[in-house]
Amino acid sequence: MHTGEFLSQFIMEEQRRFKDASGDFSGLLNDICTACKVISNGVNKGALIGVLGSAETENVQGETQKKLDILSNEVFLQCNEWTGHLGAMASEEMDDIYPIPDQYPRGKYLLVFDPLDGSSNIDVNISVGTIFSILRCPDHIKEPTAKDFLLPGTKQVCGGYALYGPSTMLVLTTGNGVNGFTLDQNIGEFVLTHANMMIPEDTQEFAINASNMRFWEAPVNRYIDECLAGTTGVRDKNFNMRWVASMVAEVHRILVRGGIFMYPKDNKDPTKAGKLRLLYEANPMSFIVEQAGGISSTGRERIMDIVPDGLHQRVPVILGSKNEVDRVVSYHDDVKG
Ligand code: P6P
Repeated sequence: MHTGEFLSQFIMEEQRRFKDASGDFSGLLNDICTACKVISNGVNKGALIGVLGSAETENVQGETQKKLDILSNEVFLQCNEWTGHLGAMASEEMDDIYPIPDQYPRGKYLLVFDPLDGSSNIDVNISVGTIFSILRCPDHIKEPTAKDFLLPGTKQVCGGYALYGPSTMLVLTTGNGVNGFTLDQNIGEFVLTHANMMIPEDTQEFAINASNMRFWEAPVNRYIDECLAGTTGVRDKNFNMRWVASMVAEVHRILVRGGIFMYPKDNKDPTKAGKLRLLYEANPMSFIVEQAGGISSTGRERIMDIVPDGLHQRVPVILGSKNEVDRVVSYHDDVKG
C-alpha cells in the first residue's frame, strides 16, 4: 500500500541539496519532529492523563503557565539537549537561554521555540501549537550566550510549527518553499500532504482581537472600519472575521485559504511594543509566510529585518495575503510624521 512521502525522506532529500551537508541539520529536524509527536500525544490525551489546568506558576512574560506549557518545554529540552546538534536553546517558558549540559556534545545550531502557543485554549479543547526557529550559532562560539540568539529573522535556517488540531500537522520552511505534513497516528509518521503551500494574494477574511479596538492606531482602525463597511464602503466587498487566539491556527488557516492576521501595536500597555514575541513567534511565522508568497510586517517595517534587542522582545505583527498587508502598510505610510 503506497503512502505519501514521509517527513524523514523529505528531510534527507533537502539535505542532498547541500553537497557538504554533515547531516546535523537533518538530525535536528528529526529531533524536533519527535518532540512535536510527544507533545501531540500529551495534548490529545489531555484530561485523561491529568495534564490540563494551570501549573500555578508564571513565566518571564508574567503569564500564568499551564501544566502543558511546562511539560511541552521539558519535552523540547529532553529531545534536543543530548543530540550534539545544538549550542543552546531558548524558549518562551524560560527567562534565559538553556546551555547544552556539559555531559553532552555541542553543535552549530541554536533552537528557539514557543513549546505550546495558544495554551490558554488547551483547557477548552481548542487548537494549540508549537512554533520553532533554527539559527546558526555564530562561528567559533563554544559557549553561546543570549546575545548570540539576537539575529534578524533573515538569518533563520528554518522556521516551522506543529498544529495540534483535528489533525496534527507539521509545517516548515528551510528557504525553499513551505511544505505541510500530517501525522498518521497509526504509524507515528508525518506524511507530506500539503506540498509547496502558497498564500492567495487576496482575501476577504481578517483575524484580529477586536476587543482591543479602542487601543489601536489610526491606520489599523481605518483598515478594519473599511472591512466592516463591506460593500457599503470603499472596499466594495464583504469581509469575514476569525479570532482563534492561537497564532498557529490563524497562520495555518491563512496558508491554506488566505487571510490577514493582525496583532498590531496598540496603547493598551504602552510599555509593550506589541503582544507577540519576535524570536519564537513572529520570526518563524514570517519566514513561513514570506516563503509562501505572503508579507509579514509590523506596519512600519519588515519583521524579518528587525535586529532583536532581547530574547523576549515583542513586536507588532501584520501578516498574510500580500495585497491586504500591502494595503495596511500603505495606511501606516500615509500617517508617517
Ligand atoms: P489574545 C497566544 O497567547 C498568543 O501568543 C498567540 O498565539 C495568539 O494569537 C495571541 O497570543 C492571542 O492573544 O490577546 O487574543 O489572548
